[in-house]
Formats: sequence, structure tokens, C-alpha cells
Amino acid sequence: ESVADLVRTALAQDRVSLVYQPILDARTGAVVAAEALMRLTAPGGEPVSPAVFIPVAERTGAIVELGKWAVRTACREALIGAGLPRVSVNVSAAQFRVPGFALAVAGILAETGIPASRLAVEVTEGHEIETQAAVMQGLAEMRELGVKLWLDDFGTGFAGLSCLRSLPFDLVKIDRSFLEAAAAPQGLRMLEDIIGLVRNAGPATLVEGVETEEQRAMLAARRVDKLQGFRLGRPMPIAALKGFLRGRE
Ligand code: G
Ligand code: G
Ligand code: MN
Ligand code: NA
Repeated sequence: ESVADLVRTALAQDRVSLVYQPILDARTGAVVAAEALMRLTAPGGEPVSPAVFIPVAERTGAIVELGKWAVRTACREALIGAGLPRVSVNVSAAQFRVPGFALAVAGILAETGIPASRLAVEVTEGHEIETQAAVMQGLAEMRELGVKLWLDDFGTGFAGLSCLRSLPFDLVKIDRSFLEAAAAPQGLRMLEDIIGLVRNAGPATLVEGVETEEQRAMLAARRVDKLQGFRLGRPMPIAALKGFLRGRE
């Protein structure tokens, strides 16, 4: 069976799920949000990596239905079910190519009674954000609803700086490769510069990929707003997230 077939039948066959990775306030350590990450299993139970199935879903258009499912599921299980303050969902440019995503999100918010500000969409920086009118329009519609706009993987693409200028992001996730490189003095200076650049542009700052206590302390000392990484919490199924939240009360 091809990956395209797996993706096409995934929702109907209940083989898609979300895992959630905690996002912490860097100063207080409170869990302020979680990022929803999609997981898919083959009929035999083997996991299929998002790096494999997301590009296929984008190509076949299946990402449109999967994307709406992800927003609805994250709202229901993480916001209502687990009482998480906020949840972020990854959204690719392909989801805006067909009009109607923002309308679907508005419907989900209305049916669940959730304030739009408790939902964030993460878009990866890239050319598409700015050059495709449908993507710009879709993001503007999300903003109009009151959904938070987060810029993901900042620093990895070619269009990061101009994305920062052309769209009013609420938060920027600085790619974990910059934190890795900060182990060396030159890399640390660069990370500091990026944090300052984002802060001066306006959005809140989040650094991804926190794997050690030293990194956490270093970032807190530099007044980064939010942190995410294996040291602070791995992506976990909803039941584990509930336990994680209870354990920190
Ligand atoms: O969880 P993992 O590191 O395997 O995720 C790999 C990539 O897949 C990440 O870059 C993430 O942004 C993307 N991804 C995960 N879940 C979703 C989703 O629900 N929608 C989209 N569009 N991308 C996702
Ligand atoms: O591209 P995006 O930021 O959406 O990808 C999120 C993915 O990054 C998650 O699926 C997760 O597996 C991975 N990730 C999260 N925290 C860490 C970390 O501390 N170290 C590494 N190596 N990967 C991480
Ligand atoms: Mn992301
Ligand atoms: Na990222």
C-alpha cells in the first residue's frame, strides 16, 4: 500500500492521532500551551513519520481534511478535555490553497465555545507565505477571528525576515539549530542577536529544542518568553499530557 493510500484512509480508519509537546513560560516554568503534532500508524501498527506523510498529504490535498480534524481534535481534547490554556496546531501553506480553512476553524470555535485566542496556528516561514495570495488571505482571516499566529522554524528558510515584516505574528519559534549552535561562543552571540531581532520586531520569543538544564537557564537569563524541548516535556499522547499537567499542579 502506498503512503498516499495510507493518508487517504487514515481518518476513516482511525489511524491518525495527536501528541502534545508542552510549552513553558521561561520565567515561571508554568505550562502555558502545548504544540499538537500529528501521528499516523499503518494498519500493522508501524508509525509513519510526519516527514513522510505530511508532504504526501499536501500533494494529494488530504492535508485539508487532516488539518481541520487536527484543529477540532486539539480543541476538544487539549483545551476542553485537559484544560490546557492554549494549543498550537501546525498549518501548511497547502491548507490555505483551498479557501475555507478559516471558515471551518470559526465553525469549530463556535461549536466548542472556545475563545479564538486559545488557539494558535504555526506556519513555517517560507516563500509561499508571502507570494501566494491565498496564504496571506487565509492567515489574515485567522487573525481576524482572533486566532494567534506563530511563525515556526524561524531562521531555517529564506524568507524569515521578510515574513516577520509582512505579517503580524504574535510569537516566533526560533529553530532549535540555533540553540544547538549556541554551545560555541560565536553561535551563542548569533542566538542572542536573533532573540533581540525578534523581540525588537514585536512578537514574543520562543526557543525550541531545549534539551539540557544549562540551556534552560541560559535562555531564561536572556529573557526569552517561552521554551519548548525534550528537557521540558516530550511530545505525548493526551492521557499522558493530563498526567503531566496534574503532576505540576
Ligand atoms: O513531530 P515531528 O518532529 O515528527 O514532526 C515533524 C514535522 O511535521 C514538524 O515540522 C511539524 O511541523 C510537521 N507536522 C506535525 N504535525 C503536523 C500537522 O498536524 N500539520 C502539518 N501541516 N504539519 C505537521
Ligand atoms: O517543525 P516543528 O517545530 O513543528 O517540529 C516539532 C518537532 O520537533 C517535534 O515533533 C519534536 O519531535 C521535535 N522536537 C521537539 N523538541 C525537541 C528537542 O528538544 N530536541 C530535538 N532534537 N527535537 C525536538
Ligand atoms: Mn511546529
Ligand atoms: Na519548529
